Amino acid sequence: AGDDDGYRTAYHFRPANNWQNDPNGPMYYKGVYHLFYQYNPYRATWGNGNLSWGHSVSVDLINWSALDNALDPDSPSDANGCWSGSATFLPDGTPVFLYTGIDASNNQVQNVAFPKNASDPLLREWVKPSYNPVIALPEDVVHDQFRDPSTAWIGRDGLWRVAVSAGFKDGTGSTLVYRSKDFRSWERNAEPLYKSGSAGMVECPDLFPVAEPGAENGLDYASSNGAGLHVLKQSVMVTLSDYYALGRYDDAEDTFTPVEASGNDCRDWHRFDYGHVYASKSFYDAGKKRRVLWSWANESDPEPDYIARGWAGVQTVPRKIWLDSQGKQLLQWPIEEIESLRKTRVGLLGAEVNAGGMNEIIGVAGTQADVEVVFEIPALDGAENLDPNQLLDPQRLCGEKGASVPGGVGPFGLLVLASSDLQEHTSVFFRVFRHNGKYKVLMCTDLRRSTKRADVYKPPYGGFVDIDIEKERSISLRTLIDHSVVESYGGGGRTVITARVYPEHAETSNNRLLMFNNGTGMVKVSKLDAWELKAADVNVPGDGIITI
Ligand code: DQQ
Repeated sequence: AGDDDGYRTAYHFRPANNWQNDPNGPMYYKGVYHLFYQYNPYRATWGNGNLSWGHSVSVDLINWSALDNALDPDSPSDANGCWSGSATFLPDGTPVFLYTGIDASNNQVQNVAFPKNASDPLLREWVKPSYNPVIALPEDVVHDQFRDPSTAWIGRDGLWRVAVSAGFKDGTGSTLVYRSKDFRSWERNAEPLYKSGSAGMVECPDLFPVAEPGAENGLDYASSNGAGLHVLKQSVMVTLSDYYALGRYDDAEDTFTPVEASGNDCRDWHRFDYGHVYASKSFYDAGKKRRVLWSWANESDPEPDYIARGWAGVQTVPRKIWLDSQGKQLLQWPIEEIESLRKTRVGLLGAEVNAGGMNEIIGVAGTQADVEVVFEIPALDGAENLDPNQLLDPQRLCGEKGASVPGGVGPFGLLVLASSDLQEHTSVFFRVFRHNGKYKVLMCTDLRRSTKRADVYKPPYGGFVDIDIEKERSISLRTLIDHSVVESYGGGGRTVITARVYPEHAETSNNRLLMFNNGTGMVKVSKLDAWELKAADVNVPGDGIITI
């Protein structure tokens, strides 16, 4: 443990060893941040039958101390696993978990757990009442498709609500709402919150209100009163991706209506991330009055390889999320606390990256880095034309128009985790197209050259950026690099792409960082800041528990 296998992250959240998947029950309590997570304490694979809730605490969401597991599969209603769930604060401020248990008959049921000692800010021990489960498997739901209770909320009628994923025996997937007076006996609402139709089983629902367009503060359920816009997020099993819609939540009927017409199939919704993340979950951080999102980024090299490394799965850097000024989509940005890890800085103002050129960013080791660059586009006339059908699949377009395919305006961006001979590199870039007399900006993270290893999943990822480039004439890119993670925020957090990468040269820790431009016109770097990042203390074995 603690050994550097070249891919071990230095500041992304992960347990010291073994397997982690979904973030569970994130919360801020008595000055302490808590993250629980799906954890197999025995090995680096998912491990049906023995999932626990790992538990870590932090005062800054960056440095973490590992505590004992909060939940282990040791009661009749979770004998075969403690699966995902969420935390809710009761009116007296006590947190409670709702989580899925795989019971002794292998049915999925919903359980509650309470802190043994709510005056302990670290919430070390959790107690499961003997009256669990609080929600039994319904007759019409498939026995292993009933899970992932959301954070509960109180309606204006004073009743609690919780959203739970359910796959019906007739083959349709849905998100059900249960109501309760006392958090103990729950009754199902006839109308589901969401029907997933052809998207099939959806998991890990998250429903939360957002403040007015452009306001960066978050909202708790308690302050929303059912007014304003809400976000519903679904994790879709068939695509292993998360999607969200902005919409109206009716707190009397407990229904959700997406604002956009394409609301029926959640695969047409927005993506938090066009890369390799799943099962995201947000929480309201009452300390800094913001909403923070966690997401799981699984390994994407073969299982025997990560079993040999002894660990699997990271969480993305916590992101602040809020509604953009036009009220059209969420913006995401790494929480400001990440900046406390910044050390060596390199800056540039007014450099130019010429057509076909590459500029190296020298002075920052590119293995643990935070790079922010603003590209200014002097001329748009060279932009390539975009066919309407190319609009449908940005990921495919990134595949056809990779970093080495010359374009008009772009591709321009960064080469990260590049080997000394540049044979291995991950490219993160933009390309501007002309479409219907307007412009469309594509953002890509292309992994096809990220490693020479043949057995790794290394696709091109891509999404469009909702930016009026004709008006703004510049676009920003922020990329966080952490050994095997490349997390990129385009256009100030409008489009985000997270990738797991496995360069063969990783052991050398010598990672070059460059800017490139493969368009026909010059792009100007109006601003560049690159920082080397310190390692955070993330569940370092033997490290002390935080004191507060
Ligand atoms: N994984 C959990 C489930 C959830 C799925 C089990 C999503 O509760 O539905 O580890 O990754």
